Amino acid sequence: MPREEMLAMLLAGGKGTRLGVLTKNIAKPAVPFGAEYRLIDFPLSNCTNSGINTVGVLTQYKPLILNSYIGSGSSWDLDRHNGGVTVLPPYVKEGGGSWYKGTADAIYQNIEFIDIYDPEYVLVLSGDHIYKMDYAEMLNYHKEKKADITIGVLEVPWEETHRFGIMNTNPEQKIIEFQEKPENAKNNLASMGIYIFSWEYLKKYLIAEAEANNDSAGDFGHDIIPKMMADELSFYAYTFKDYWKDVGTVESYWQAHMDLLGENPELDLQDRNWIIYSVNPNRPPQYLSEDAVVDNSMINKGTQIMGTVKNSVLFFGVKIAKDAVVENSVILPNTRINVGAKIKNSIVGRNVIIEKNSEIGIENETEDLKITVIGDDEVIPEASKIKAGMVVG
Ligand code: ADQ
Ligand code: ADP
Repeated sequence: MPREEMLAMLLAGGKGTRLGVLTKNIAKPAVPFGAEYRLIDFPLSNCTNSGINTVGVLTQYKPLILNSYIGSGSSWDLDRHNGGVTVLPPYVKEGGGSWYKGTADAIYQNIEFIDIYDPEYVLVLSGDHIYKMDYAEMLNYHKEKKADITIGVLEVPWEETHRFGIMNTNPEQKIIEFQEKPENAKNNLASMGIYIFSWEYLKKYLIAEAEANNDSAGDFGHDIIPKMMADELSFYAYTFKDYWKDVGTVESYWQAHMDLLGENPELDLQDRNWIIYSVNPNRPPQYLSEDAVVDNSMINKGTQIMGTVKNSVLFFGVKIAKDAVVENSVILPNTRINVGAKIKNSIVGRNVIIEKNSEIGIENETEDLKITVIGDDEVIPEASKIKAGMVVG
């Protein structure tokens, strides 16, 4: 095998509990996003566009759809004789083998895979972030700073700091303090969960953590990063200035869809310099009837619209019947909204049927924005009223 300068390990095995009914049947990285894609298309496309040839995808929870979706990797131009994309589920080894306890343990259990390519650097990525990023620039920065570890960082709203690893840096961007998901953060500079490690160091710490045989979950944020910090390894922050969203919650998943809309959207999918690739099955063209009203929306092929769609994102195979109104919502593949139904501020799962004259997310007891969620395969009976903020499924 030719030696790789940097290979990527993409963590795709988390349960995605906070996305609730949306991850009941599928792993979070396989959740549909942006009318056309699945979440994992973003990091995989970023790898291709950054010139990374070898990507290991660590799967565990509900891996079936994810495995078949990734296939040979040809959709992202990652089908290679050497390297390419390899799906890495936990497997039985000599002397045991177990589930991936945590993110770092998942990498630990695949040390042999990484060693085949003998890389100088390992890039660790998450499967559930929406962004366009050139990892080659981050690697240049890592080398310039002569860092042992570089973490991708950006400022997040103060009220969200408890969801992230939070750090303090000195004026040279050296990280001097790191706290995983602090209750009372002193700063709002957050880890994007994107790390470049010099493989020699990472390997040493992964083995030490496993051999310590404590109750550690083997997690980067909780276990490995704090230990490396305590040992005063050289940590640098690489500030990312563009659009980035961790879509781990229902609200952030909905918001990231709204960020796709408008003539100058916050996240531009039309960018020909940074194409986001996805698996493209053959689908019929979309049909809009003479009654159709479509306003500021993104709609994929195979949709049929006879009603009104405003500020919404529709995946393929969605049908909106006459006099139905869909507003500020995300409608996942193959869902049918029947005559006269009204839907607002909602996420409607795959293969759902909303029967005639139902109201979803229309009635709201407060002024606050509350997202309503309908899980996959649900049938909502005629004239039902599902209040704003409810979850069905
Ligand atoms: P979280 O996003 O909460 O925080 P985590 O739940 O560990 O981190 O998930 C990271 C990624 O690893 C996800 O893509 C998930 O699917 C995957 N994953 C989780 N457990 C796994 C396992 N056992 N095997 C394989 N894959 C697994 C992290 C960092 C924070 C940082 C945020 C940014 O810990 O410091 O701020 O990411 O989103
Ligand atoms: P899952 O996420 O369980 O695979 P999906 O609803 O995303 O289910 O679709 C299942 C498969 O069927 C996908 O490969 C999808 O591309 C294909 N598919 C679904 N609807 C259509 C359609 N209207 N035309 C062509 N292919 C479709």
